[in-house]
Amino acid sequence: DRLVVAVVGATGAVGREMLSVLEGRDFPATEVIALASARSAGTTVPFAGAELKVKELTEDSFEGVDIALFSAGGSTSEKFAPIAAKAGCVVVDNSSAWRMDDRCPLVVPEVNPEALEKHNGIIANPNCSTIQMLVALKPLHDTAKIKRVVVSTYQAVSGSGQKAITELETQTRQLFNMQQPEAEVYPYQIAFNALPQIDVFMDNDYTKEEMKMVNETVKIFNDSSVKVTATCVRIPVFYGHSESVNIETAQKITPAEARAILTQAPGVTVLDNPGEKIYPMAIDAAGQDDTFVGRIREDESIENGLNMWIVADNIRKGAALNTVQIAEELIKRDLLGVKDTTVFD
Ligand code: A2P
Ligand code: 11C
Repeated sequence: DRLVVAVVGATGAVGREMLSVLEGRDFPATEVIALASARSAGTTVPFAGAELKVKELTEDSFEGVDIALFSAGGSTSEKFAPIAAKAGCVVVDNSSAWRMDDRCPLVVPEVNPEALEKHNGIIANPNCSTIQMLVALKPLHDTAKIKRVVVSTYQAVSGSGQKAITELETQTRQLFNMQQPEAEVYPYQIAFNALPQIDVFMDNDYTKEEMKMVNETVKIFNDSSVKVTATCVRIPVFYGHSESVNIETAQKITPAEARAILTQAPGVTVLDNPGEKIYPMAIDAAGQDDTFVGRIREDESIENGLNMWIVADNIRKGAALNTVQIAEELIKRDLLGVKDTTVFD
């Protein structure tokens, strides 16, 4: 059977990883099309041992395309995802443009795959920090009902794209050469620093990244009783977001029970042995598919509480892999095609 897949933003940090994940998982595509801006049309990106020629994204790009994986920024998704859906192409969008839109399911395949059943042609991939947190928290929520989450993140620069990866490299080199570091992507120096700002500030003095964690959790869990409060911090790590997560649950759950539940959970690897200094670290999660959980211990300041440390590769599970897993779930559930192409008119 014919199955044509387009990657929109194929030259970017996430787009390249999407191609690598499609290849690595033997995704059943009969053709893969690489799309990006006019700037990179005609260049190539590696795929399946060869080079794919990059084409310019235009309004005609989606004719005959079955699935489009988007990671080219919010404004590109806002404009082109409805055009793709109109052409009958199912979009899985990694930007924040459609996440909170009621017409669009927001999906983590290990958590709420059933939300795909009612899709209208545009499916949203959650924010990276939200995905890894919920992969780990879902099985605990199912068992003990989470009432409140307090999370602080330690996020890698790759979350801001290729330019930010280069900025951390360049600043590190500049500092070792006694030069003044130049900041362009971030408001301040990121090398040897920690920035308590990810994305822009909102009216309530939280950042947009922090509010994504709050709002996306409620939508994905389909449970407005879960309260989340977040502090998001950028640190000078290239790949892998780390999170300190505190949960308060309705029912008691011991650290040993949590470890046992998470050991069985899909997409989770428990790395938790303090005596052997075993816990998840960003450098080990980088390049891996699973979400790693460790430092599971009782919050002794409340009746029913746990603390844990959750780490995942933000470009893989946080973006490219989760997007491809959604596409795989669509195929498995026979949900390709767009039933009503007027939903986004
Ligand atoms: P290009 O390389 O042509 O600029 P990153 O998140 O790593 O910065 O990558 C962003 C991706 O989104 C790149 O592939 C980039 O392509 C693509 N992109 C950005 N703006 C547009 C646009 N207006 N149309 C199509 N692709 C875009
Ligand atoms: C970061 N979480 O690490 C961001 C990147 O909403 O898709 C992804 C932004 C988004 O900077």
